[in-house]
Amino acid sequence: MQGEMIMRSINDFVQGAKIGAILILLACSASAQSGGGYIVTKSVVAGGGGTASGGTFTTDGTIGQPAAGTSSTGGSFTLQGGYWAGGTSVAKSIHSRADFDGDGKTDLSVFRPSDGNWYALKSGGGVLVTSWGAATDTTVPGDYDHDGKADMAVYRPSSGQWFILRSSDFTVNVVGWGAGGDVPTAGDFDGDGKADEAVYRPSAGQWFVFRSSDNGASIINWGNPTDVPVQSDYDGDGKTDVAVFRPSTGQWFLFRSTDGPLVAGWGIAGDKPVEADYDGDNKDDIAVYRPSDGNWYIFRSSDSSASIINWGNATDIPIPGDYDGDGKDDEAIYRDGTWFVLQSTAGVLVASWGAAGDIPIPARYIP
Ligand SMILES: [Ca+2]
Ligand SMILES: [Ca+2]
Ligand SMILES: [Ca+2]
Ligand SMILES: [Ca+2]
Repeated sequence: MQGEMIMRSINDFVQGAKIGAILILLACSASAQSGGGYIVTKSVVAGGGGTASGGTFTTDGTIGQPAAGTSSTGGSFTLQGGYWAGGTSVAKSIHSRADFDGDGKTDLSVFRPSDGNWYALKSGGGVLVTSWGAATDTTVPGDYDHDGKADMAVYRPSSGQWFILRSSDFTVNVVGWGAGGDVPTAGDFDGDGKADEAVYRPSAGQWFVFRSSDNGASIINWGNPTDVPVQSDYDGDGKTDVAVFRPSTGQWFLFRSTDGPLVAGWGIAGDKPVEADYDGDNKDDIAVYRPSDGNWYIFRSSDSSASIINWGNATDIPIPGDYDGDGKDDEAIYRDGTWFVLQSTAGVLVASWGAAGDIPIPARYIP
């Protein structure tokens, strides 16, 4: 046995020497190599196309972008084509709230319980008026069909039904998902780009998510009866995270889909959660609006610093959203039909859209 082990280690050494020799050869020339038990590793900066052959087969490696990192294995050797590490592209996903025309900007939009109409002033031009829902329904806007546009949708507490009007083909989807006392908490929990029907059951502290990706159910214990659901994507992985805000203590309990649980103290009793991505790093930020002083207290995810912005008064409805489409959510409030938006790039916007008693749709993305 000992002899075999020594032989193996000698073979390993010989193999290592061969690899070294081959690498030197390759440094001089990219011509074809042949031989038995060794590995050919090639790295080139530009120009696709390299061939190495030997023994019983030939492999072609294209070192251009499309085939970078491929590896062909077989017989007595391996050819690896590669590009240097890094250069990972991170695409900024556009997921603006209440964006009915899909241009990446939040649209001024309201639901009027008295007539069951949705009224949207599309930022790209035009007006959308659609009858969808009853006075006692709860609006649950979201992109359920993944066409980049918000769909009009309502949850009917009496029956636990969701009525969704898909913007892509104007077909109707009716889903039974919820029971009496449940709070609808739509979001893209499975990260397939489609909003999922979901409810929080305060009595049990349970979340019920109907996943769009596989029509399966997720049941998650997270929260207590007095908590307020604040589902959002706090870790920026494209999946909505189960989360609750505890008004009595100002604590946030996040169950982040990638980064795991986080408990944070941010706010006091009486504050309203206004989680949104104010710093534009694709992660929603823990934030509260304090009616008593009209301040927005934002905990920026990008640098863990605090922003305090005075914007609103005690009776205003906070309606954060990305109204100028720069990728950062903007502080905004709705006051009896007037919108006051502190746009992060385009400056202050004051506009009339809706009436007292209307429900501003951007408000439906926060509790
Ligand atoms: Ca989904
Ligand atoms: Ca997430
Ligand atoms: Ca952020
Ligand atoms: Ca903005």
